[in-house]
Amino acid sequence: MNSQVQAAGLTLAELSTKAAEKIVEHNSWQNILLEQQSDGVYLLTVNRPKVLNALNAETLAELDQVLDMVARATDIRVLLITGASEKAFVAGADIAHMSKLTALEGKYFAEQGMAVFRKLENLPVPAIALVNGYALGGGCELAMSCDFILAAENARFGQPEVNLGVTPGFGGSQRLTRLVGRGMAMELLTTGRMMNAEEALQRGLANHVYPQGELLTEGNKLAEQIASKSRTAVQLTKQLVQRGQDLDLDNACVMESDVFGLSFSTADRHEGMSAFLEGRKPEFS
Ligand code: DAK
Repeated sequence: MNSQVQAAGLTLAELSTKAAEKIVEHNSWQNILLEQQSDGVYLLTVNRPKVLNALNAETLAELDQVLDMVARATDIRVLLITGASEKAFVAGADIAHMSKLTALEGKYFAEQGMAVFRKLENLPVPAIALVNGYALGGGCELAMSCDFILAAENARFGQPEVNLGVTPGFGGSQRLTRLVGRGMAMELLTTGRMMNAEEALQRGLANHVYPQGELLTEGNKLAEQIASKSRTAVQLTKQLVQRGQDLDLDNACVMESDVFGLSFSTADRHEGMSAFLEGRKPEFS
């Protein structure tokens, strides 16, 4: 049995269906909260408000465990991710923790963060970042590893690693470049300047900006819309977008045809098309 599953006192069988409730009940994490918002919608909160939710090795390890469990829980359809406090999403990797690392330990720390963020990117269900304040360094990298970002008006995005004499270590140089383009990424990465929510919206980093008090409500509304669709179709769509973006267009289109064909074998395809033809709402399995 996977040791991460054991850590929460669950067996794999228990994690197959109705698993989310069990994960929430069993959760014993120090720095991560997982709460149900509505049917299929769960909220993960990075919870170290005293240090603006900075990511140390322990928090990354807990995040890794939670993501493993979310990936297996068939009753989770959308994951919202935010930070505790009104001031910060995540203000970066924990500088106090990093200041004590040797070069080799630094490499391991970067590999740990890199693996966790890749796991988030490859999570079967959509993950939406609700950025409620500072999203700096590892925090910006965490947000960019989600499928998309919703920002509060007080959100501040940046990769200030140059101020600390290091480079981004959790994929920031690569993801920022893919999201905002090479020139703007270079400007942000080499000056360390912060972008406000409006600029992040203009540059395509955030999908929407909301007043801070409305961010969670709006995030939930969007998540509920996604959760009401065919889970299989949503998951396959995520795979197409995630995998296709690194392929050339010809191969990406071949992949899309294959997955489109695969989606025709599902019960949800029959239900979705029948419901349309019968003029009723679909009831997806
Ligand atoms: N780490 C640890 N503590 C942090 C922190 C962080 N990233 N950010 C804030 N804090 C702590 C502060 O030290 C302070 O603690 P106390 O003094 O109260 O004990 C508390 O949170 C409140 O922060 P401030 O008092 O500073 O609050 P302000 O409103 O005045 O300022 C701020 C907010 C976000 C502008 C400021 O806190 C700030 O500049 N924070 C640091 C932001 C930052 O530089 N983030 C990027 C971190 S670098 C790699 C692996 C990973 C990475 C790189 C390389 N390899 C291994 C190669 C990733 C790097 C990063 O993420």
